[in-house]
Amino acid sequence: MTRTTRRGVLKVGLAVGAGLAGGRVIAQDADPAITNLQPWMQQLGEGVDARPYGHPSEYEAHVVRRNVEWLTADPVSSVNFTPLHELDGIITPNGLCFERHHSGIAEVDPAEHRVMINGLVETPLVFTMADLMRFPRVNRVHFLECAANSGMEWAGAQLNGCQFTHGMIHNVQYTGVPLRLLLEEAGVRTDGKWLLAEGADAAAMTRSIPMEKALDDCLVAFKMNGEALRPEQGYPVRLVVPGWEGNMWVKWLRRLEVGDQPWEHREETSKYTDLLDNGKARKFTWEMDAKSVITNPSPQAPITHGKGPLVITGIAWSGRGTIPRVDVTTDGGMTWNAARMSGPSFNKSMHRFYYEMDWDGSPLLLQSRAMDSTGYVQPTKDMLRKVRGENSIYHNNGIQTWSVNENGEAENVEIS
Ligand SMILES: Nc1nc2c(c(=O)[nH]1)N[C@H]1C(S)=C(S)[C@@H](COP(=O)(O)O)O[C@H]1N2
Ligand SMILES: [Mo]
Repeated sequence: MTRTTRRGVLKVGLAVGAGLAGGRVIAQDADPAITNLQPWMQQLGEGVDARPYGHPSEYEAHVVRRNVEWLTADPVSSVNFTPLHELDGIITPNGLCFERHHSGIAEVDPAEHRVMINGLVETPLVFTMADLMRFPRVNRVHFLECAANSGMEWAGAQLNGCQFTHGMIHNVQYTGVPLRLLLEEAGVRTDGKWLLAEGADAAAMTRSIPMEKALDDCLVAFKMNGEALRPEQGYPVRLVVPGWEGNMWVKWLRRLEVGDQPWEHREETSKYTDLLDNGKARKFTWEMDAKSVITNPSPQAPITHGKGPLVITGIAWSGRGTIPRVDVTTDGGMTWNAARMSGPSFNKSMHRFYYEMDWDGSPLLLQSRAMDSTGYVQPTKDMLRKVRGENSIYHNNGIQTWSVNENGEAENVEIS
């Protein structure tokens, strides 16, 4: 074989111009990366027990959660962000799931942990972790998005990178017991219409959840992506509230109280509500609206290869179902193109899209627009502000724009 090209692959349905795609002709002046005897070829590597719990390559050390220091006064009540621009597919690796704590990470000893059900039930119950393991369990992939994700972008373009504008999201396969089974075991009384979930952290975070949702698809989860929950994500047990704002997914879950009305606690009154222009606030806006973002290229992930074949990719999700379609524009919304969805399409889960093009080196205005399985289409930021005003922080699902210049550098801008 005299040349290595990707043409064969590209012919299979990707509309990219003729010529060499990503491969290179093998040159007369040999590439030292081919001809040099590399250090890793000259010695034996570490043996099997050198890394009893594996870590990424040292060359991936930049792929980490990051925070924005000026956002919060103290890291114990703060947030960091998933490095979306470094990931592909739909699953967020456990060590990269963004963290949001109100009182830091609770380091819970599972042997000393209990989950209690009390309130308007026939039989108040308490479960050890071992008790929970004796209920039938299920596996489901769901995104968790903090309602404050993209909150800094309401008034205009602010943070330079999709990690910071959209990184308060992760998408994980959970193993857990349907909450319905535990509530049935306790026997919810007919006046039991609401559920209060409480965490075992120092914040004792609490949220009211309507009983219909609790009995529908919530999980009491103890595994993420196959292994125990990480302490950051609520070890040993957290509530999974599919499609609903992240704040309700109580971590270090210790108590579930059944009541006849919502508790109106801090996180559902002064926080996680949307102040409108007329001075009234929207509350109980639990479902996360359909949203998407292009993760590559983006400000932290510029185009470094020059003109020619360019892979644009990103993620989309909806709290109301699946994402059958994402459109991508490269000219700021004058023309839209259907992106190619790839990977599993689960209910209330992240979806992955690609749009391959032949980049001529001219500036781009990149946007993506998600449509969910209910037919709802992601709005522009202008459309959102028209309805919700300028005061909002939470629930910003507006279309994001990246401006890419001739050098391939990308910047957070707003054009609509
Ligand atoms: N007990 C407890 N649960 C909690 C929180 C908390 O501070 N304490 N933060 C909530 C918020 S605001 C969000 S967005 C999610 C974040 O989950 P993560 O840390 O796994 O990303 O957890 C929620 N559950
Ligand atoms: Mo949150």
